[in-house]
Amino acid sequence: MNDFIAGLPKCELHLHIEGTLEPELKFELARRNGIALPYASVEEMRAAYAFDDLPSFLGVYYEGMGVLRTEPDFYDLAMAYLRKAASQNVRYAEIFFDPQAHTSRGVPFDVVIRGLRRALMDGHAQLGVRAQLIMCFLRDFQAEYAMATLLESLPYKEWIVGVGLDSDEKGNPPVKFAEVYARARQEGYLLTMHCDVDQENSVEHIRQCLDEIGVDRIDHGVNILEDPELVQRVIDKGIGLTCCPISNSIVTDSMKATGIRKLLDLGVRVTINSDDPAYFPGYVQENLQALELSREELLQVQRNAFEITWLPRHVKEGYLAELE
Ligand code: ES4
Ligand code: ZN
Repeated sequence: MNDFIAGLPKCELHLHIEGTLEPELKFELARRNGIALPYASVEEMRAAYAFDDLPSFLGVYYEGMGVLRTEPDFYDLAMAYLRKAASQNVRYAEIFFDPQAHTSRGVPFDVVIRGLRRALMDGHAQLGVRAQLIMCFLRDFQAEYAMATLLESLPYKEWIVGVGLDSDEKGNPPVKFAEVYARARQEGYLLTMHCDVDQENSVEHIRQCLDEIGVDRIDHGVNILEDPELVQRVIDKGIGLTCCPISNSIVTDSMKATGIRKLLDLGVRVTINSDDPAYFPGYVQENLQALELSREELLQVQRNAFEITWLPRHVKEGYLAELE
């Protein structure tokens, strides 16, 4: 079955580029930038990844990205991911980045996006992996800062396909960003948001995404199962969910495997993705293996994935044809 998965043309729709920063590259960037790390070795660093919920993970994640300072740092980060993606037969990726995690510590927006963009161009030309960027706002910061970031992104609009919302969900509901999302829509961005598994008010957050924000898809969103009426609405609208089993198994105490399979059986456009693979061990291949799905289910997951991509119809259809 692992070979079957390896052979499938794959798609990655829920991946935080800062969450692909492996310890080896972290050490290299720290050395390059003259930054002292509080770990003596890669092993010691990995041993410190002892989080068991979302806030404890986020602490390590934001601290880790402090080594990213220059345009080549962001280029190297994204190129390393695209090499890994190519090795797993990932044909297309939609990649989240967190500009505020960098601008808030003095790294200019254009440094971040230029490095990432250059890697995406080279990755396509050299590795054959196509990719687009999704800009995430940090939900634990003020909505005004998200709006300022949205405005700052406008000169680079052609390089960004959509916007997302991530970071600590507790006390930071979707409606906090209603105005920012309305403006993002006006500017032509597509819309997604995290509704992380088993967070406080998860179902209410999913409802807000659908009713008050009008999202095009939802990241995670597995708790939708608790409300059959909402499930029916995402089926009717064809809204996709980008699920991440290994990430779920770390920030909660289960893979949500039964929930993900149930949603798939019900006809929801469920997809399987890797979230932060340097921290939740496993890229898309390992996440697809983790659920022990049948061949037919695996094919359906990949069909769903290409179907809900934010690609022009004819490009999407080329990938879908490869799956048949
Ligand atoms: C994230 Cl797992 C998760 N949840 C929320 N925000 C995030 N940013 C990166 N990974
Ligand atoms: Zn995520």
